[in-house]
Amino acid sequence: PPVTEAAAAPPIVDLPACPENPPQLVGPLRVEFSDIITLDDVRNQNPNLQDGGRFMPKECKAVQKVALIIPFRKREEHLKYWLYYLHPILQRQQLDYGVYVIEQSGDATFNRAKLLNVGYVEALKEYDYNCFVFSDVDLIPMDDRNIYKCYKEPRHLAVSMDKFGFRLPYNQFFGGVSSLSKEQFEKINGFPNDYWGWGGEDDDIYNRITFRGMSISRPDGVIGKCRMIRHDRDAKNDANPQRFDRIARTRQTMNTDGINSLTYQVVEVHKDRLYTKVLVDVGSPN
Ligand code: UDH
Ligand code: NGS
Repeated sequence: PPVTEAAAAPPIVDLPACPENPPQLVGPLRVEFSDIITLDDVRNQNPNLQDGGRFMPKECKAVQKVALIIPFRKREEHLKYWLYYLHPILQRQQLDYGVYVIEQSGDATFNRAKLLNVGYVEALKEYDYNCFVFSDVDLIPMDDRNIYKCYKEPRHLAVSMDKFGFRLPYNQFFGGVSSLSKEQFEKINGFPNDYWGWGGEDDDIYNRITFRGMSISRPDGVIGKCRMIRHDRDAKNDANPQRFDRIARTRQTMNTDGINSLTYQVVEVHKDRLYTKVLVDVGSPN
């Protein structure tokens, strides 16, 4: 008899769902920034990655599809350590994930939150992600039980940073590393596009979340420990003098400033084995 289409198709293997507690987790991790490593070392140590910094567990069906979004400009050294530490952790966490480095082109004032919005849109063009983890390039978790996925409420993941003596600097702090599901992100109209320079954009995001009736979830202070790579203030990222006025007006501005008003130009998309880099023109403050 003729071979039917169904018979010719590859067998459908129904993998079991990945467990709530991934079995390969080890708990507390040693994190130091003195090791001499190269990107080729990182590539060799992570043979199971697909181009663009993509991974999917082989043994089970991941519960979430996670896009990791990193705002970036001129931090190659930090990116190397981030990839070195995070790829093995994310694989042990059995996530179906992709790493997106969103690089601001040109020399205008840096705009972290707008870059994160761009990452959200660009990642969704590639894959049906349902969870977004937004991470500064200089923050490394010290415990792999801090799972980089989404939760019932928007999650703050960098709760216990070395530079703050492993404590929260203030209760509403939502900086460093956070995660929102696609639904949570849409509910707050994404992030503000109008915070140029350092500070306040994370507080605006916190406001958006609470104004939409959600709350912040966090891991405990032990699992949430992380290290920041020490650095000087970057050029073109001075403290934004408008930040206090802006965070006082989130309730009004969040409806019109966000994912519904985002404009930008992609300059270039580059695929490395360890990440997808999107070079983007986000404009400049007016
Ligand atoms: N970022 C870049 N390039 C820049 C600026 C920022 O990649 O030029 C990204 C990077 O992912 C960084 C994040 O944006 O982790 C947040 O910016 P930041 O690291 O400047 O913010 P942070 O609060 O430091 O970590 C503020 C300046 C600290 C000066 C301390 C002097 N001892
Ligand atoms: C607050 C900033 C936040 C910032 C946090 C920690 O004061 O954006 O400090 O900053 N809010 C305002 O300025 C309104 S840190 O010590 O990490 O540089 O994330």
